Amino acid sequence: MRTTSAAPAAATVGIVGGGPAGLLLARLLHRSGIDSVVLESRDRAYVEQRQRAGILEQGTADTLRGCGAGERLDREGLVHHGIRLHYDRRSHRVDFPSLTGGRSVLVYAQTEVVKDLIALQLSGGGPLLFGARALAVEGADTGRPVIRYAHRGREHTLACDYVVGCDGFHGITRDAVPAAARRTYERGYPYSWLGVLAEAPPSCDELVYAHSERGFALFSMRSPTVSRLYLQVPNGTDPADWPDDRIWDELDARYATEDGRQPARGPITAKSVLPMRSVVTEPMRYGRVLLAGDAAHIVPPTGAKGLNLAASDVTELAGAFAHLKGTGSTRKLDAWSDSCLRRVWRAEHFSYSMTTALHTEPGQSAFDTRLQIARLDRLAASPHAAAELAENYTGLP
Ligand code: RFL
Ligand code: PHB
Repeated sequence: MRTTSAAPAAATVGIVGGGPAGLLLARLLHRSGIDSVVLESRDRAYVEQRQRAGILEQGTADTLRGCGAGERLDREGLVHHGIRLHYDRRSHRVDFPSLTGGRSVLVYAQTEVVKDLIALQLSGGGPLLFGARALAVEGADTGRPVIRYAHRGREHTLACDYVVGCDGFHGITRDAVPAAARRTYERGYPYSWLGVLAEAPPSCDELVYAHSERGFALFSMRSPTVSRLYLQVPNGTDPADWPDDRIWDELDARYATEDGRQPARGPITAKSVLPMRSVVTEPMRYGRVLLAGDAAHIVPPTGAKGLNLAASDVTELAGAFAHLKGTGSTRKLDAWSDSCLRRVWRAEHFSYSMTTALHTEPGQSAFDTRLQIARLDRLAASPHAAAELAENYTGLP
């Protein structure tokens, strides 16, 4: 196994952030014979245990398979052919294959994707340094940008042909782009999600997105014995105000069906509150610095797009670097930001639509609630309306 103790000083591609975007990019570059260094500020255990996404589009799963990270995903991932929309004490199933020409999604947690990619990188890839915090990226508009980073109590520099910021929403790479050269579009939401992990079998064999006047609830899963559940809560909620019984009672109330079925209960092993926001930074490239994944854009999690967008960004970017290496042409690299942003804005719109269709705003009028029900009724009644959801959810080409 390659050690991670050395502090490298040069790389063709310097990658800031060892989340899914950074790790996948490093694997894809390695496959094309392009060297890279990944700098990750946290330790390995933290990165591997951070609870986040659960849904992989087919395209994302195919990319993971293509870079050698498909074995466990194919063994343990759960193929889902649809989701349930639950509203007005009714349940409607959206069938993906019949609406999309055969597409489906895979339930395989981001924690597992990250574990698989880290294991591959450490056993046969370029350097991946944990506890390596990038302090600044300098010289974006020069021919040789530099990452200044701290590792094991000392400061180092990494000189690169290109730097890719895969350092998420709170990263520092974005600051390498002068404020005058970038524009950020942003929208907040007046609610957050309380996410919990429970040792309880999922209440349904598919994900249930539940609209309720009490607020939205999502019933997801990690395995046949572990549920991943979300409740809409007010911004600023403290998870300590939600003891386990309160969570289960609220899930029951939001899941109320005519047949009186209720989710199975079990020990809750993790609880956290996450804010919801929509953000896009344009352009995604400035000189020799590029921003990918959450570093460039955030979607509210209702549409399950964040991880998949990050994977699409770096898949296309790795292709552009391979094209540069093979032909000497920057044509694909030059087109990358615009090409990604078209996909990003589509996903922003889908995530926003799913979010506003299913959540109840504080003080929402009865009129607005009836409009939401009318919108959900339309999805239930019209294959055209349902196909729009199914195509976006399973991933547009
Ligand atoms: P990440 O995962 O935030 O990784 C960024 C990494 O950069 C590191 N870092 C630094 N490293 C070095 N120096 C610095 N100065 C650094 N600053 C930061 C961080 O430690 C971290 O390791 O971004 P990336 O790779 O772009 O991946 C994006 C995804 O994580 C994110 O979009 C998804 O999790 C969003 N999301 C979902 N996406 C889906 O596609 N499907 C889902 O079902 C889904 N569910 C979710 C979600 C996100 C959630 N949360 C918590 C926001 C459910 C939730 C609850
Ligand atoms: C999850 O399982 O964590 C999950 C699934 C679907 C979403 C968001 C999160 O829309």
